[in-house]
Amino acid sequence: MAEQPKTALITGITGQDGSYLTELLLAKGYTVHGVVRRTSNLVRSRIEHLSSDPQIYGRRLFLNYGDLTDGTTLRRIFAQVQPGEVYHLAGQSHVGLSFEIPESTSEEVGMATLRLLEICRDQKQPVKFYHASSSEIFGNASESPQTEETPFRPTSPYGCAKAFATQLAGVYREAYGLFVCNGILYNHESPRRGENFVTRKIARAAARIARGLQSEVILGSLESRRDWGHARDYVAAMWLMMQHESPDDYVVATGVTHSVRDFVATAFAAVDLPWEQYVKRDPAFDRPVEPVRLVGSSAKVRETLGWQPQTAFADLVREMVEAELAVIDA
Ligand code: NDP
Ligand code: GDR
Repeated sequence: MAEQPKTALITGITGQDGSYLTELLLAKGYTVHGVVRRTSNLVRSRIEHLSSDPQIYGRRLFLNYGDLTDGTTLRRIFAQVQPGEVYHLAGQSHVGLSFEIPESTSEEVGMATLRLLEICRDQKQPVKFYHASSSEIFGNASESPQTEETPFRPTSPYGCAKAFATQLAGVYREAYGLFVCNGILYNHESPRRGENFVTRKIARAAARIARGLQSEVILGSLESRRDWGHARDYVAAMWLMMQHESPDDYVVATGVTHSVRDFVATAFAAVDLPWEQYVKRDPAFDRPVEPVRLVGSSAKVRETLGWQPQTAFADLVREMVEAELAVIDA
């Protein structure tokens, strides 16, 4: 007998990771449901190529209105969709902004995860749950590189909320025997990255300056270091976690750090421009506290699930700059 197609529910389907994960799951034959919130703008640019395709939308891809803060609607979506796998990716994802809007960030990142775990607990059919945890839980990390055993020492409201949600996910796995995974993902980027994250801001500026559309770019700390990978590679790790025989937590990282300055230099080199002439620094973009030494050890996900990153740093930067140039030149 043919295997039943799997049904996945994705919160945050319109985001960077949601869009790549949707492509991956559709390619694997899944029926995919996404939760989308009501906004004044109907354009959902990252999934437009899928939601405007009549061969896909309404057949294997469905969008359901909902909001992380609206528990009754989320519960109804679960009842209608009956997902076998839930990928919880939604929430306010900007660390710097979480200092400006700590309460809504904590509500969306922390409490909403609790809300979804409670709904999972009440499902009659078995449901697997992926929680999008973050390297920000380690914050002022006590060791480097960080592993699944490294203590949580977050340095931002966002990091605190992710730490809360990560620990809750572990409690629900232990207490109720639910299939719950925490993907502790380090920074992952792509041409679909939000425009106010540093990598996209730099890639966009390099392309626009090269085409004479912008004269400079103003950044915060150039010395900050991050462990940057490609989003397409990282959504594959999410899926692998959910296929393993038992649920667990995994650090997903490249194990290599670069500074914001390295990113700038590589992006401007891709358009043959001397970055020093165009990059200005403004402490207004600095955060009250920055995490330190964030670099992940992905030994467990490599050994247990066979995952490894496919995209080198220089290739990621080049892809992002070329995508910006392509948009301008189209
Ligand atoms: P994005 O910011 O690109 O996407 C966030 C998504 O959440 C969007 O679809 C957004 O919808 C949705 N969303 C936000 N608030 C609500 C709400 N109240 N109700 C319903 N939906 C909401 O994030 P990424 O794709 O980059 O990241 C995915 C997840 O992984 C996030 O939880 C992030 O914190 C986490 N993470 C990301 C990392 C990274 O490097 N990218 C690393 C580690 C963790 P809308 O389109 O309407 O705004
Ligand atoms: P991060 O990503 O905080 O690591 O969170 P972001 O790209 O915002 O910052 C990375 C580093 O660059 C420095 N920086 C700037 N950052 C922004 N946004 N804008 C600037 O102009 C700028 N100049 C310098 C920052 O200070 C920081 O040190 C991302 C998000 O995707 C989170 O959701 C996720 O959990 C973590 O990665 C892992």
